[in-house]
Amino acid sequence: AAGAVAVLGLAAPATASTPEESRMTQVIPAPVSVTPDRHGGGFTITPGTAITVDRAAKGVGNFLAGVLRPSTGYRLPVVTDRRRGGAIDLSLGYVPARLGTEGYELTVNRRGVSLKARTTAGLFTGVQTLRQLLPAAVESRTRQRGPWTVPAGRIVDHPRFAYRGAMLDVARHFFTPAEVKTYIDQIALYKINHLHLHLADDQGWRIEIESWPRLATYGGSTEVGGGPGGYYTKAQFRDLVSYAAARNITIVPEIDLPGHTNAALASYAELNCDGVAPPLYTGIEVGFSSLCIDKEITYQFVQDVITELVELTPGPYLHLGGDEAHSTTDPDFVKFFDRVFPMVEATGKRLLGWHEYLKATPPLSAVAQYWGTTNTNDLVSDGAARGHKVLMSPASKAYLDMKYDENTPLGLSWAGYTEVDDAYDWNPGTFVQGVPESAVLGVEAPLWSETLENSDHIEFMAFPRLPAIAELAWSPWSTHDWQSMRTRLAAEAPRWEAMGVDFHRSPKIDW
Ligand code: TNX
Repeated sequence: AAGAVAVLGLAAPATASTPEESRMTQVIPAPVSVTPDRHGGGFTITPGTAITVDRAAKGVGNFLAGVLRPSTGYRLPVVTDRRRGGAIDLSLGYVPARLGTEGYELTVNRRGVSLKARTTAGLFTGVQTLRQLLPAAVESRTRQRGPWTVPAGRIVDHPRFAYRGAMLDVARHFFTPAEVKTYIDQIALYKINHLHLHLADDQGWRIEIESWPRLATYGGSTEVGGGPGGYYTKAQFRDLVSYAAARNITIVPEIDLPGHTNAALASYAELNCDGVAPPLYTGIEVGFSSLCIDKEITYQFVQDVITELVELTPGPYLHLGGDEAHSTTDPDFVKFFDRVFPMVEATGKRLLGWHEYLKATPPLSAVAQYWGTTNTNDLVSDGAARGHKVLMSPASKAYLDMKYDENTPLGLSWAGYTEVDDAYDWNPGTFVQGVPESAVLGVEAPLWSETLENSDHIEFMAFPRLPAIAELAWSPWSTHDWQSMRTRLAAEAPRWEAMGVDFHRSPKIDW
């Protein structure tokens, strides 16, 4: 913990610190500023503690109560009456403008906890910090022994990047709504605010489209390995969107075009140039499928899908893939997107796509998601020079589906092995030459699911790397320090155990 304190620019304590004091410096992602108050005494949550809130913050208050009640066994009423003493107070009071919409100020003394932010999003991120200031057992869903003491001091915090993302590939293997919600719960703790769902690929179409019903009922009927697959009904998808929104997470839906489309081509023969539907695909090759660029029905299909997807999506982004279109010629790729980009523009949604889609001419508001492994990429640096924002997901650093080492039972290795220190060891603001920090919208950690079948598999690949990527996306570069990070990750282990997260015990960390 002494290391963490030094990294945060504070004097290292002269004597060994108490567990409460060290928790103050163990937060992931590292906050902008942490000021422990070694003489102030912490706040202990008791059976009489209330959560007091501004009316607009009731939702965040209820979220916090939902975390604390099962483990403490306390009532923890969420009330707007501030006359009660001994409280955790969430207020939308005045805080400096530089904290932005997601920043917060957290002050803890003997009398209580005060969390202030400009928006409920800021209160939500502050609540995630507060969770980490409590003993790990607070995350348990059954009653545990206290005391539930929050260390005294003050944290002032705001994010480095606006977009902090995780991606889940629900196409190669289908994950149920319950499994997706479990992942949402886990990533929210690290202040991730976007979940990109890869909803369609060669192996499966996972979202109900009423005007093309066979996409889901047939195209979604299997998955890699030949299992039963599945898809989200519109009602289930809307429920996921609102579950995520209650956790400060925007769902970013992706339909990958014009390649990665075998599930659609198998569902509707008329989408194929030769009018013959290929069989469903359950392998893990990429690059063999393409929509038929010269058929008019292709554009009717894309228009219908976009219309229905936009209708399901309150968030600002629509992701149209564009990667690995090895069976589409470059002129066809450009021709295709020349017709499709205006369809998205007409909806008012902001386009996202894998960086190859810069081969075509998306509007300048379009974001390019960089998934390469190199530090130079002309498409991306030229795009940034023209004014495109870039979302950083370099495969050799941010791909959570890469094996940790040669013995990892799950995952792939085409971008190399990626241990947690590799995942942490890069700067999104300088990684690609010619893409300055000002051109970086944020960072996203994709999890492709060719080899992953259930929540245990997701957790094993995402933890501990996802928190490492989340820190790159949230924390100021001045806090970046592997020695501090490995101490803090080690301290998260009991929390993951309490949450039931099946994490990888990386040999890089002294657990
Ligand atoms: C490349 S990255 C892909 C995916 C695979 C992934 C496996 C990208 C945009 N395309 O189709 O699932 O590698 O790591």
